[in-house]
Amino acid sequence: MYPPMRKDFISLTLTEQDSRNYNNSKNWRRQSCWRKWKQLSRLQRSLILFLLAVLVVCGIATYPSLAERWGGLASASEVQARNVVDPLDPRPVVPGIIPDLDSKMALVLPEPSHLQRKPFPNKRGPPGLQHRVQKRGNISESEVKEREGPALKGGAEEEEGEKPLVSWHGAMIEADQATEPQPSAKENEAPLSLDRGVQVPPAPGGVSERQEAVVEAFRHAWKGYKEFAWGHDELKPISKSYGEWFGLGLTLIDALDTMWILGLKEEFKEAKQWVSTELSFTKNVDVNLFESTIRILGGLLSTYHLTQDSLFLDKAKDIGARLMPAFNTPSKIPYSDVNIGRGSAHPPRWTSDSTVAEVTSIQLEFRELSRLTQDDRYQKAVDSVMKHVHKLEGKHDGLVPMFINTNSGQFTHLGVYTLGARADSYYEYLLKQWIQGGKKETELLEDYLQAVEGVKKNLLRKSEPRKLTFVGELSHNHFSPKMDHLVCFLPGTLALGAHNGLPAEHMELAQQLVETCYQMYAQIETGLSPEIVQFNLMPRNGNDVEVKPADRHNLLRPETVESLFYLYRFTRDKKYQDWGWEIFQSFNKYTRVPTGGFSSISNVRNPESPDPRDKMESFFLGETLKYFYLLFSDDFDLISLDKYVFNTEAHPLPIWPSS
Ligand code: DMJ
Repeated sequence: MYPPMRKDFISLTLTEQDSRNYNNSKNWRRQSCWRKWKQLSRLQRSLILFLLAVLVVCGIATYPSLAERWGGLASASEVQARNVVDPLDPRPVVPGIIPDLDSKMALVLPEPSHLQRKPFPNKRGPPGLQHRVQKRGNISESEVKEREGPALKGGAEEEEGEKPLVSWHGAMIEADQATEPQPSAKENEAPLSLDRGVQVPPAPGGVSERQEAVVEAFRHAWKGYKEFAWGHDELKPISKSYGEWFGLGLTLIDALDTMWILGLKEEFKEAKQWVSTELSFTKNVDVNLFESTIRILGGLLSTYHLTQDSLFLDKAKDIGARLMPAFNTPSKIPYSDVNIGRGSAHPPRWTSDSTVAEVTSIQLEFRELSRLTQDDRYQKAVDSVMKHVHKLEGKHDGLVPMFINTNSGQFTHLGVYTLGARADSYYEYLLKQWIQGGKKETELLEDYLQAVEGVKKNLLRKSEPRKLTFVGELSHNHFSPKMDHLVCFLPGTLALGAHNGLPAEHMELAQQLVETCYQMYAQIETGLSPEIVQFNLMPRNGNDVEVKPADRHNLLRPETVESLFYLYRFTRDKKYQDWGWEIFQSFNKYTRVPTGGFSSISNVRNPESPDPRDKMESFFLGETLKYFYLLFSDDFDLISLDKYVFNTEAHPLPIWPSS
């Protein structure tokens, strides 16, 4: 039986008679006013009209802001005419106006005329790249790691201290209550010298044609960013606008060391100028600890090392100190979110858990910050997380669950083990911290070696019919042949370990896995990998790789290119460069937006209509193009892997000199 229907509303129904009465009463009021006006003498009417005219004239003369407003309109149209996005003119933030559920932030509406100014040019390459913003139906699990908080974020580009900001979980935050005053931009400004620090190419034998193609692609991406998103977090290349996540110029910071490595001095100089004069962390905004550590702190530290310019170290110190409140938890396992202006931190609204990969993949950056500043509180905070996780129960043959509670310090949601989203970079940072610290921290090595054994025992299988070795997932003892593209960091990490003296069989496994990752591109119609694949285990089926409809997107991710780079460096087998070149061409063909920038796409299986999503992630410049450039280089000293260790956002940090 159905429960009786609740009536939570009042029904308002007008009968024909009611409606006639209602209309009649309006007419009656209008008629009675007119009658009264007619009853006045001519003199009385003239007097009233005269007084009204005087009032209108006085009102206009004494209302200066009206004139200003007209002036403002004029300058806005001048701005349009000059084809410039005014960064000081915050546009209305209208969450959900454009149906882009993938966005990490509320969408910032472009000036309508900005869109009209340049009509979309004729399509180039695959059809569909200039199409409307794709509506998203499903968000895959891999993306949830990166998106579940940010998906609710509001724009953060309001002027500091004046307007309330919207946290990336959607909470309104009061006016700025910054904890530390920033030195003025002028005080911070360093001379724009570009001739210090690590000098990059010309390499022996010069720069290859493929490297030049990468430089060209970078310039194309930068052109879009510069024209439509300068100083903002991410370019939206189709709508020729931008999106904000933290409101800290994420793409610009992520791209700094890439520009240095690619030898793009002019672009670097402009970006440095922005860092010097515009970048301020005195901002009342919630940021994700992990994302801001790997992209901002990592990017600034790496750029400091390459350039030896203290501007970047000063900025790194500033953001590093502002992120520290995240560690003020009962267990010392950090919260996911920090307000860098207020110095407060909190977990996501719906849980007190943090993601295991996030709390264990901030160590390279904070340890390096301690070394540079001689202030050990950063290293102590992140080392204690690793020590805690080292001892923790709940691992399965060295494999970690995906969540950890910030109150109890215990793993939660036990029983699911993956090398993909939420766990991936835990394994990467075990090895890389061990390398960074001069291979002395044996607990890190033990955990890494045990985890590799755990992968081999529990997660490795071969697909049919081509017998591709892949890494699946374990869910409560049930094996799933699902592999995130994110897992493709693993061949590179395994190869790096083998290069540093770990078992040679790690290198063999790396070679098998990187071939699988390449096939995740090669077997797909556009030559681009989907976000997640399902491997076929049945001998009768024809394809190794299958894709669920919800997983057909490509976000311009770097992991396969990253692994190809490591494998090429260590084996010098040219096939890795050739595979990378195929992938690079597919990116150019299906994700390049003619007016500038590259866009993630929704359907890698449809070359006729790949459906651009109107977003260029900052890691495309920070990681993907950087790894392409390094892969195509035959200068093995260019960011030598015996001197540098790359953080998980591709920012090279020095391996510490042995003491
Ligand atoms: C990057 O931000 C980092 O590589 C992170 O570890 C995983 N996700 C993206 C790239 O795919």
